[in-house]
Amino acid sequence: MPERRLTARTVVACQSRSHAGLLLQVLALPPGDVLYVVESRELERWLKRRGLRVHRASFRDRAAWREVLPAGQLVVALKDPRRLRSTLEAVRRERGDTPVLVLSLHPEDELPVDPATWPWVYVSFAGERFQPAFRTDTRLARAKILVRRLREILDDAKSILVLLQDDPDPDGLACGLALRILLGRTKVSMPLASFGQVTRPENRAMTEILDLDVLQVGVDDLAKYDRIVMVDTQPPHLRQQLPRVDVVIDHHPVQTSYEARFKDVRNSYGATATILLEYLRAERVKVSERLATGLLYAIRTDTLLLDRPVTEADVEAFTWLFPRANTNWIRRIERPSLPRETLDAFADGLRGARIEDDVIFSHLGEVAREDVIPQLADFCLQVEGVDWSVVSGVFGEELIVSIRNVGFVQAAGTVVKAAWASLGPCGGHRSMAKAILPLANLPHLRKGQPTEKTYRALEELFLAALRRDRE
Ligand SMILES: [Mn+2]
Repeated sequence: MPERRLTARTVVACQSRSHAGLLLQVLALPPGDVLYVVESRELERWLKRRGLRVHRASFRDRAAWREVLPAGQLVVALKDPRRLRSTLEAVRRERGDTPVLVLSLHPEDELPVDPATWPWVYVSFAGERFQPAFRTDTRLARAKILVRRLREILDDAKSILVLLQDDPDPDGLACGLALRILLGRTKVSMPLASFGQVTRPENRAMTEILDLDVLQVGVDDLAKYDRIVMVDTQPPHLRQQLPRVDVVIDHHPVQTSYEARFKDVRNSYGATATILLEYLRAERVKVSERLATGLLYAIRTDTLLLDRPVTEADVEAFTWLFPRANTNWIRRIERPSLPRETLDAFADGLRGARIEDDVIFSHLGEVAREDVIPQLADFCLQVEGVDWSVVSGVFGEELIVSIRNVGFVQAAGTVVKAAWASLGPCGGHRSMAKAILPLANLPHLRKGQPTEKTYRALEELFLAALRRDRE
């Protein structure tokens, strides 16, 4: 046999057809790059019939390894522990520098040999690798059935309204777009709508960058549509009562107080976007960069970058979407652009900032854009030793205050209500809150505008509420 016949990029030692078949079909090694080393005549014939290059030798035969190695790598797929041991031993003595990959179909705790015996050998647990992929495929097979039922309900409708939360968030927005694309609809035959409006600057940026329109509707408008679909929310979550709903797809805790012909509510999921992506993948719908970006951003925000409880499905969806999404767009959504004049507002706000206890206060005075206030509040929280940031700005006839905290202290929503509920609407979550205080309600005004004394009074109320809440 001429020597060049025995060189190959990958040398594969295997013992059975099942291993050889796995390597051939699942790993799809290019046949021209592979030389199979086998012991049995029968397997040699089987491989040769498939046009593959085979060298028959004993795995214990060091001369044989000297002949076929060095190769780029050696893949060892042997289930018999004795053969595995003698092969690795022979290879180590002859060609100890060859990268060796042992392919095991056993789970890690049932490996017949201790990998520590051959510290330079890498063991791949092929079975365990395939199991998550199989679970994904199982979910997609299930999704096909759901999509079929969804189509039975929606396909003959002329107009479908996708109703989102009262203040639509990225998950709702992305899912509305996903459902429209899944069903091959347009924004005319399947508009996105809300009883409220998109208010958060990031979410508004998302609608602009991904070109999404959200209609503001009232309950009376619903009768104009043949079907009502809700994504990322359920009827009891909305301010208004719904006369009817046909389809609900959501991941919030299951509500039982309403009827719908189709309900897919999976509370364990980190985002509804994960459910919608399963529908799209099951149907092999092309997921554009725009849609991938929306869905990825939805999972990012709903799971705080996978930092909240998520399922394997969410992680897998995230991984699938990541290379298909446009991360520049996501950066632009997360940092809505600031006009230059707001730099001056930032500078003034920081110059006048005051720290008391672990709270930083900054008052911007009149602002041209409301979103400067939460942005400065986010920024101020980075100051060393600060647990709370409270930033205000006068916008129109109101003093808007953004409150942020580091998250492991009292809930921002509770403190802000205790401080200023008598002055205007306020509320929020654990680490973020907002107050909208009509100027007319504030003390110590001059010419209708807040003064230093106004701000001191508000700060005192806030600090007092914080101290009371701590006791
Ligand atoms: Mn959600």
